[in-house]
Amino acid sequence: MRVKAIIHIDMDAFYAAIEQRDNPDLKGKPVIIGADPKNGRGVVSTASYEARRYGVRSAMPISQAYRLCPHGFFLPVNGEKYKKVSQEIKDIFYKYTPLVEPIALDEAFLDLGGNVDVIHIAKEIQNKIYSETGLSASIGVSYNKFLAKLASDWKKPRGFFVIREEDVKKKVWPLPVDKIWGVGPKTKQLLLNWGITTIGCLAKSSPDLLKSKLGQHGEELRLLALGIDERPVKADSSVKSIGKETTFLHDTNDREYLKTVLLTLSENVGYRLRKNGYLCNTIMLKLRNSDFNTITRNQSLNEPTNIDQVIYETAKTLLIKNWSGEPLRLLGISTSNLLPESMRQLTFFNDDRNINLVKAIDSIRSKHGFGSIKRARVLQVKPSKGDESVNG
Ligand code: TTP
Ligand code: MG
Repeated sequence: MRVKAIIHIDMDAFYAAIEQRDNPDLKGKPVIIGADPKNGRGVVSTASYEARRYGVRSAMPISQAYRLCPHGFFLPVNGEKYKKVSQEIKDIFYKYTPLVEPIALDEAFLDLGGNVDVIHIAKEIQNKIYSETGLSASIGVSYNKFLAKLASDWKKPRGFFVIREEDVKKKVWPLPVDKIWGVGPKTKQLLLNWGITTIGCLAKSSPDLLKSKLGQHGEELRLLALGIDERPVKADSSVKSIGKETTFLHDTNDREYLKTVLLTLSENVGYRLRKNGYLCNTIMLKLRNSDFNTITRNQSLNEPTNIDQVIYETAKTLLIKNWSGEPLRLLGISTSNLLPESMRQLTFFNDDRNINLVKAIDSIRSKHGFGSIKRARVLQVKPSKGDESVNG
């Protein structure tokens, strides 16, 4: 079984930390972001850790925050600024994996795949966030989402905590039940009524009892308590497809030439998939004839790929099946249903020979340019107007 490496990142006192960064006078001071206390209405969005010492919390009425900490620095929410910082942080995540699921401006899950030194990478991400934005993050490392989120909250701020499978009983079971994501005050009260106070109690509770009282939710909570959480990290990938098409200088029905163009397009798309760390699950062929009639045809793959030869063979089969033989004005390939290359271990894909060859070619191309190395067959392709596409 592949052990997943999932990390959860949550910025510390996010809005307040940004304001402290941007105004050194606020460093080390109680800073409260939210409604205007003079107005008396509205709530606290967040408070710096210095302000939390006075009992100030998110979602608390601002009037109460003012009573608790009258000498605090009260600032309004500057949403645009925080969104910009949030994007900067996301850009860092995407350097490590395309499988990033943001769940708030300051919070995201990352699936780093298997067979990686996850602790090393997670530390590097934490350091990079600090060096590039001047802000501190807490990171939780585990093998599923529930435990990774629990871990990031463990030692806030600047936390770094790992939960391994063998830690669940010792570290997680003693925690109160409401540490489980999804146990709100109501469910907590119900569980307490049945004497279920800790995550361990919940794990050992009768599945039938939980089901009868809480339905499917009861079963889900019990599984979480056992450290079982199969929810995948869902990529909020802005990149949904990578493609390349070419318009010929002269319309052509030269079958061999079209196949050669298809190979060039496949190499370009494969190279860009690999460079960006993706595999594709679907390949689309686009044909346009002299009358500008355009058709597109898709093929789903049995296993995801970023190998030129596989892309080429699939596109060629689509061409043979769907081309009437009429002269073409444009030929294009687009790949979609992208997933991170780190998921390769999840598939049965095992063609090391192919991957090693393309990686060797890639390293020459990234040093000397895409055109620096070509197959003999491709040398006959005449230059034409080509469009690369990366679509979200
Ligand atoms: P959180 O991550 O919950 O809080 P935080 O980052 O301020 O502090 P920490 O994670 O260290 O405990 O929320 C992120 C931001 O979302 C927070 O800075 C402000 C905003 N927010 C609100 O506007 N209202 C709220 O009720 C909460 C909880 C957060
Ligand atoms: Mg936070």
